[in-house]
This record gives sequence, C-alpha cells and structure tokens, in this order.
Amino acid sequence: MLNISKLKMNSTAQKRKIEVCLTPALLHLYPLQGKVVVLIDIFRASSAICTAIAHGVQNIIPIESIEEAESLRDKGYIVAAERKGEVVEGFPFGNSPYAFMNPDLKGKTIGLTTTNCTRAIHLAQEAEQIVIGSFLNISSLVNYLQDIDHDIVLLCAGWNNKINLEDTLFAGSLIQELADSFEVDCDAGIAALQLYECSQYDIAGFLARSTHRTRLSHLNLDADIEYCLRRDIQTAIPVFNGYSISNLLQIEIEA
Ligand code: 3SL
Repeated sequence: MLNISKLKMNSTAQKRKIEVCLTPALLHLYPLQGKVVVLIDIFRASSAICTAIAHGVQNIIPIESIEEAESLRDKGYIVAAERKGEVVEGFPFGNSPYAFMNPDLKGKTIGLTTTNCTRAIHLAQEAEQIVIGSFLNISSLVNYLQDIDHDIVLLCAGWNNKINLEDTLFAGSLIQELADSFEVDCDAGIAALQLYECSQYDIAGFLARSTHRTRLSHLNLDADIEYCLRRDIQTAIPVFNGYSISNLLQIEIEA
C-alpha cells in the first residue's frame, strides 16, 4: 500500500480532485484505488491516534472487534478499547487523547479498537495510502497533501454509519486549506466547505448541540472535546501501512 516516494508530485501536475465521504456507509460509492484517504474522527479516535504518535507511541494496530482486541491483549500487548465513548471492561484505557500521552507508552506497539474509526480504517484498505487527520495536526497534513500526486478522499468515520458535524467540519477545513491544489469533486465536499465557512470562528459553539459532543459531555469528557478542537499543536502524520499506524514523517526520514 505505502510507497511515499511514488506519491510525491511532479511539478507540472494539474489540480487534483478531492472528495468527501460523509459516512463509512457510503464508502462503496467511492473508488479508492490510487487515492490517498484521510481518515477523520475528530471526537475522538483520529485525535487520539495523532496524539499517541506525536507523543512517541511507535505503532498502533487498529482492531475492529473486541474479540480481536482481547486476543492481542492476551498475547501481552497493551490494548486500548472504547465502545459508545466508554472504556471497555478489562482494558486499561479507552480513546481519550490524554491516555496516550503516558510516557510509559513511548516506543511501544499498542492495539486500539474504537466504535467507528478503527473499523473505517479497515474499510478503506484498498486506498494507495491512509493518513490520519485531526485539527491537532492539520497544517502538517496540509503541507503533505499539497505535495503528493494523488486524488484524495476525506473519509469521515461518523457515528454508527450516520453523519456527524465535527468530522464534516474538519473535512471542510481541509478543503479550504487545500483549495489552491485541489478542486472539490462532489457536493458532499461543497457542503462540508460551506458548513465550515459558517462555523470557523466558533467551532466549539457550532458543535454545542451536536450528538456525539453531547454524548461525550454526558460522560464528563468535556476536557477531551476541548483538546480535540485545538489546532496545530502537533506535526506528526500517522499513516496506516495495512497492519499498523506509525509516523509518516519518521518513515520518510528513515527511507
Ligand atoms: O467512534 C470512534 O471511533 C470513537 O472516536 C468514539 S469516542 O469519541 O471515543 O466515543
């Protein structure tokens, strides 16, 4: 799947195409071969993955089911597990970005299973490359995407196959940032951009009544919500290689 040097853009390239898939339920309508997918799950998994990689976790194995997570845990791995916003019983932590700042996780390979995001990553396997996006690393991601020779699909993880506002807003923000190099190729992208343009000066306020924000708030996770909306506090770009997620920039330096 991953070949970074081949992804680099030649200087004569024209504007590339950017599409938005607002929910994994619609992903079958988006051919992914030869494209770069940006996986988006602002609350909270893509923000948590970015944070883990930025704080030195070496690899994250995204796992679809609790059974697979248990099996990896039983082999001795540290495995994080979240369902419906809560830590799954029997696992040390769930999907809070703060849990992944633990210095004990530095250099480690850990497993992660979440309600929507880890499943969406596996659904997008046929893409040329899958990178993980969040407000936390948006400028670094924009710089990278501007420099590659591929069309992009922004895949919003949503919630149980339904659309959510926060992932859509982030898709709109990326489209705005990438406007010089990419043209929007679907109405979902236009909708995401317009929604972002309406809300960009008060994203937290715009999301005040949104469903997953409310769900997390009821679980006393307001600190996580606030953190996930911070912009540009990290530079790492997590990339999925078909088995695990690691830091793209680190891979480039080592290549
Ligand atoms: O759905 C997911 O993958 C999670 O991000 C959900 S939660 O924010 O951890 O509740």
